[in-house]
Amino acid sequence: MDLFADQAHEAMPLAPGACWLPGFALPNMAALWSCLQHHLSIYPAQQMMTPMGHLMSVNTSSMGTWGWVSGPQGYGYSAHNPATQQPWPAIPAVILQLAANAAEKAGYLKFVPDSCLINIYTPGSKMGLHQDKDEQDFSQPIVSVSIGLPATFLFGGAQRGDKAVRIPLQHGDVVVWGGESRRYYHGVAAIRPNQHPLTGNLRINLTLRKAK
Ligand code: MD3
Ligand code: FE
Repeated sequence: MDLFADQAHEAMPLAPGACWLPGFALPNMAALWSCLQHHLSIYPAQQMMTPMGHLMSVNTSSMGTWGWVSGPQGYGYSAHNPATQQPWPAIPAVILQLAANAAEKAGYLKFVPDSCLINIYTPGSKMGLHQDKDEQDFSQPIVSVSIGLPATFLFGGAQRGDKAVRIPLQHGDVVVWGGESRRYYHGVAAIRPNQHPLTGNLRINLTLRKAK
């Protein structure tokens, strides 16, 4: 019997500057989920259009000074929700603290994100290989928190053609992406239909970034 199966274990280096913290957010999951349900009732997830005119299979909402948006003008950050022209709400303290603690554990001190992208996946939703390059300062890490259904995360290298490794991300896992890995290609394989006790048929990923 594995007495530690449901607990956080050690930090796992994935690439230069990237650190997987399995189960790191498990103690915060109930608080996170109640924050998110409240947030999504007021700022419903939207299906953004890529600049190429395709609907994304992942739905999104945002918190923080800068929300990530996509449309015919391109990808980028906006202080306003395109659906309502209203500013996004502040990132709740529980999320800011979790992000700072995870970043610190990975060696990045005083991480203060100004953007929290909420990606909502239903079975079949996926995200193709891409780089995150809409942010100003690439010396700042990105912290991601996985909630609900598991996902196979595809993690490549600095070139699109570099071989991607598959990382099984579970509910409560946190990954900190900094240093060289900050520019690496990454994506998410199609979510498999399943049920999670907290989120039902959803996978939610929080992506915390310093955008500006
Ligand atoms: C690796 N989201 O929104 S977050 C995205 O699970 C995005 O929803 C994924 O990629 C998701 O752009 C993954 C993890 C992530 C974020 C930024 C990275 C991984 C990264 C930057 C460099 C390398
Ligand atoms: Fe990304």
